[in-house]
Amino acid sequence: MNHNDNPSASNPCDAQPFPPDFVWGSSTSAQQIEGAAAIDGRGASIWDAFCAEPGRIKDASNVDIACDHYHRSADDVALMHWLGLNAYRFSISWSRVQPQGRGAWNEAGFAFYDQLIDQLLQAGITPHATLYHWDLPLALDRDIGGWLSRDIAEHFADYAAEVARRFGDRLASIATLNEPWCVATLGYETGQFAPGHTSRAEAAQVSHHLLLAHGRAMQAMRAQTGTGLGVVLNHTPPYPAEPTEADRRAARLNDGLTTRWYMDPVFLGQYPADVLEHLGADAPRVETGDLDAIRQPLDFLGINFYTRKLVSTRVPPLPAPGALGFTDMGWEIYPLALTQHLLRITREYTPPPIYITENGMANPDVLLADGRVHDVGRINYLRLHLQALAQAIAQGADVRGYFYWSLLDNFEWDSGYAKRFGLFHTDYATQQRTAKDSAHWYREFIATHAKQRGQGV
Ligand code: IFM
Repeated sequence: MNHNDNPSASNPCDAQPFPPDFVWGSSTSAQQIEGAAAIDGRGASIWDAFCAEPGRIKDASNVDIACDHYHRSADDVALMHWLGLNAYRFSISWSRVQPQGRGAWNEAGFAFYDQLIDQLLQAGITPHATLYHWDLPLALDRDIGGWLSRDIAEHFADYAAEVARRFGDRLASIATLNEPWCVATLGYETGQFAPGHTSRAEAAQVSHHLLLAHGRAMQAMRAQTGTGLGVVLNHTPPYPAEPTEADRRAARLNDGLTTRWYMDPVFLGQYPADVLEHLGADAPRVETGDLDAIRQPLDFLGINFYTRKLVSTRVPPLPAPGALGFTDMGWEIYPLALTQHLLRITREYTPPPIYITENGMANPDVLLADGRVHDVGRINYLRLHLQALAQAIAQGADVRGYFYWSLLDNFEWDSGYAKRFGLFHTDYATQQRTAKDSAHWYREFIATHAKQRGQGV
């Protein structure tokens, strides 16, 4: 299809290339939707504190209420059911179930997730949980230095084991971490995310502790539950802006810092040599046995894909061409990178089954007087990325599922509520959810796939 075509409301052929048992889902995270920040014994997280620091969040908002999902989970599961999702990916707030990040469990917090899992299962939607989607218990940050402390790996493993013990038999999957690159680099090097530090050496050490925590958690959970364990990494494949040696080298280093820094230890048991050399004295302290602990067998790999990175060594750098446009985050729409990247990962790492655990776009959506949100741009984005995904599968990538980010408009971290990624529009004053045109499109797409599956296509 011509990438510039305007999407029509439906195209039944689109669903055909996907395997019959393909997982169709949508993703959220606790801190971005739950609200109920100080209810039923939840402990504070670093994002609660970060929001209270003037200037950190662009619209000066906070996460006290967010989408109030904590009180509306039954209604939100009904939205998922209406969409026809067969899977939902959510995250567990560590400080809701263990307010101090170590020590006593909070039964009321566990009760919320217990109920959510039951609601999902009753609606025929398989639950996929993530243990860490950036909301570190504030007590751990204040008392031991958060991810800067090596001890955190053991605390995280205890938390992981407890979740697996309680819920492992009802969860389709448990991911240890979501996007550790963001946690380390945006949280400790650029200061854009909580806890807002600005040290490259700290970020490198934190990335190692995150990976170690992943490995220890995998080991601890294996003792509780046999399958469905993995990790979710964000990949933004870099492309040299021009065919020069300088741009190629810069792109390769960018790939090392973002993709290989996490993939290599997890799958190959080593850090990439070029990145270690680049970091020099800022490289992390790694103890004997750490890399063995990190390299655990995985049941799945979650990849979050949104865009590519155009790497230019010119000053000022060449801008991305954006032939297919840019999202409201300013991210270039470049679905070809999804196909190419999945094939490259398949070639270089022989990974376990892959799930696209996040993919989606922020769009300047407007709820019109007729109650509709005509988000044509998002339909186009979805269609192009599903086509790119189908091409990767056809060429040999073992991708088993796709989760649109996000189910609802929600708290977009340092952008506050200004950026809307949802299939459902959220009116934050009333908490009214409205299905956008893209929700109708995705619903029809999933239904078409189910129909074809029924016919044995
Ligand atoms: O909202 C985030 C999500 O929490 C992690 N992945 C990227 C999304 C969009 O920025």
